[in-house]
Amino acid sequence: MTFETLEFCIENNLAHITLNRPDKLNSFNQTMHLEMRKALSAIKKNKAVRCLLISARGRGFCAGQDLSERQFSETESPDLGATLENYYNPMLRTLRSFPFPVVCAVNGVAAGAGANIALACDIIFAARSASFMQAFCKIGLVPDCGGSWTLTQQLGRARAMGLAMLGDKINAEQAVSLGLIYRCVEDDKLNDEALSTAIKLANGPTLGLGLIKRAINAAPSNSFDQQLDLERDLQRIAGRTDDYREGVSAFTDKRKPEFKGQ
Ligand code: T3D
Repeated sequence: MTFETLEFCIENNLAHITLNRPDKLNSFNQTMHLEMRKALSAIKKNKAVRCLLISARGRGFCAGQDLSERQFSETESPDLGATLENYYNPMLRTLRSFPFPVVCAVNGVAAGAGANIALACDIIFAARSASFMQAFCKIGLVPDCGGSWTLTQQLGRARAMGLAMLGDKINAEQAVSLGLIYRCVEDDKLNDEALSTAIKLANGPTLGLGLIKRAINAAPSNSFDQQLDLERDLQRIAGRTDDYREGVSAFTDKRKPEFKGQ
């Protein structure tokens, strides 16, 4: 599959999407929306995929919506709700519901939708020089792509309000200490670190990892009791996978497990 605004490949159970409009800081124009939809749909259909890695070319990760595509007339404004409904929301729902890990490598500034797409991934690495910015308030908009949810869940109301209303940039180290991302790595190590983690996950116990994702994603809306019940149900499923058998047998034999994702 060849695209204009993305690089896309699936190799050895790992799908890799690279945002590729570096001159515009990988902001989402209409072509990129359509190509992202196609790439995610190809991943959904390919049952061999066991991990997705999202990275970006150039000095930025993604500056959100391409603002040059937003035209106004005297009497009419664009329907931004329609863009969310048709493009961003399906993208975010797909990333959250993939039954395998989604790894993200944030190489530079991640602003607006670009920040919140990154923050919706499961394992987020950022280069030391990367930054995150809820740029929406600077142009009179509201955090989208799940940002108002993610920030509130992960930071609490006070810090969510501050970042959303002031649009301050936070750097990668701050993002780690706030609990927004997993790890900050040196700029020249980012791609290797993210890729080796994605390869490790693509060779991991995929069904179990998918169940971990379900449990952790469900936790914020569950009571402790409901979460105990969910863990019981998910563990029942995990306990019936071949990978669990392999994990226990490798432990007993004192060897490295060979997970098949089954
Ligand atoms: O519209 C809808 O459908 C609703 C959905 C909305 C989702 C959203 O994401 S809304 C938020 C949109 N994004 C922004 O408001 C961020 C705009 N960009 C910036 O504030 C700054 O570019 C950054 C802080 C991200 C980076 O600043 P800096 O100084 O490092 O770079 P720069 O010089 O501003 O940008 C470099 C180039 O990228 C420049 O192009 P040029 O002049 O060299 O030809 C700039 O215009 C372009 N660029 C950056 N962001 C965007 C963009 N072009 C179009 N759209 C952008 N969002």
